[in-house]
Amino acid sequence: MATPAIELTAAQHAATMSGYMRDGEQRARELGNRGPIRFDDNGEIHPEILDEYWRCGFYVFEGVFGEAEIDELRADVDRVLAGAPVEPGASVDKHGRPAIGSEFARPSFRFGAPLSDPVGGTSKNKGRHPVKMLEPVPAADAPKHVVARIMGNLQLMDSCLRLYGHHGLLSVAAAVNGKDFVPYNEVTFVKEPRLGVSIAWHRDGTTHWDAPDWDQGAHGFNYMAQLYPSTAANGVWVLPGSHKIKDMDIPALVRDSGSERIEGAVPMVCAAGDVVISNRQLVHGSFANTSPDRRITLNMGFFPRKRIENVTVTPLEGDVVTYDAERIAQRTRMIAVGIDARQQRFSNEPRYVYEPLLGKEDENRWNEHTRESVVKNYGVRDFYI
Ligand SMILES: O=C(O)CCC(=O)C(=O)O
Repeated sequence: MATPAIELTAAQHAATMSGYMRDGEQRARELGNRGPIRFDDNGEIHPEILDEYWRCGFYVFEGVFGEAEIDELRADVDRVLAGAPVEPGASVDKHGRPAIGSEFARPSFRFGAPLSDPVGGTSKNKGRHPVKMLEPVPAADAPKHVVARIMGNLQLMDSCLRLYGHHGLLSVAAAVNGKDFVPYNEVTFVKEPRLGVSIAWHRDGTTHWDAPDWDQGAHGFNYMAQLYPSTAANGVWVLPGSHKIKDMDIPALVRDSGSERIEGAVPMVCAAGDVVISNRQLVHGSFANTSPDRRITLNMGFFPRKRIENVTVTPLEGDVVTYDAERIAQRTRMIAVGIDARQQRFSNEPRYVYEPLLGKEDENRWNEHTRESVVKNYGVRDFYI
C-alpha cells in the first residue's frame, strides 16, 4: 500500500510529526514499563519486570551500561562506519582502502537513500512491511546513500561482543525464553540526523503464527541497546500489546489512523546506556529521522529453543533450511565467548552461566584462536523465524 505522494522537506516533516510525537512520548512515559534490571531475593529477574514486559511487549532497562562502555561502543561504531564501502557494492572505503568487513562471507552493510523508506509497500522481506512511510526530501547536499544497518556486530566490534555477554541481559533472556535460549542475529541500526531512513511498520516474526502452540513469545525478542538517546523523532515506535494478537492488519491501522502515524503507538524513549527488550511480534517501525539527533541502536535477539530446534524455515535471505542441534551448538558458542570477553574487561561484574554450555568454558575463552574459529563468519549460522 503506497501512501499518497506528498513532497515534504525535512523541516516540514518534523513539523507534521510534532503533535503525534509529543502525545506518544507522554503515553510512553505513563506506561510504567521502565527501570533498571532488578532481581528478587532468589536471584531471579524480578517478576514485576516480566509482568510489564508481557503486558506491553517491551520494557526499557535503564542504565544497563555506563559511560566507559558507551564510549567504547561509540568508538567501535564510528570506526566501522568510517571504513564502510564508499557506495553500495563497492569493495573499498572512501579512502580507497579495502572496506571493513570485506573479509567476511556476508555483506556487513545495508544502504538506503537518505530519508527514504527502502522496504515499505514492497514485497521485500516477505512483504512484511505493507505500507510505505512518508519520504521527506533530503537537503541538496545530502549524500546519495547512507548506511542504514551494519550486520554481524559481534565479528566487527569487540565492544559489542562484550555487551553480548552482559550478566543482566542474559539473565533476562533466560527468564523470558528459558535457560536454554538461543541467539537470533546482531545488527546495528544507524539513524544519522536528517538522513536516517525509515523502517516501515511491520512485525518481525514470519514462521510460527499458525503453530498449534503459538503464544505471545513465539518469535522471541530483540534487545535494542542505545548508544545515544532514542527520542520520539529518531526512535522505534511500537503498538503496545500487539504481540498478543495474531491478526494485525497494518494497512487497516494506517487507514483508520488517517496516516502512517498509527493511533495508540508509542516511541521507545531512552537515554544512552538503556536497553529495550522488544517482543518480535509487536507492530513496530521508525520514521525518517528528520531530527537533529543521531540514533545508533545495537540489536541482539534471542529465541526459545523449541521455536528453533528442528524447525524448517525460509529465511528473509537465502534458501529453505532446517535448524539442527549441531548448528545450535555451534552458534550458541557466541554466547559463551561473549561472556568470557565481558569477564576479561569487566572482571568485577558477575559472570553469567549459560547452562547449555556449562563445563565448556575452556574451549570458549575469548582469544585470537576463538576470534578465528568461533567468531569469524558466525552470522552464517544465524537463525531466522
Ligand atoms: O531501529 C529501527 O529503526 C528499526 C528496528 C526494527 O525494525 C527491528 O528491530 O525489527
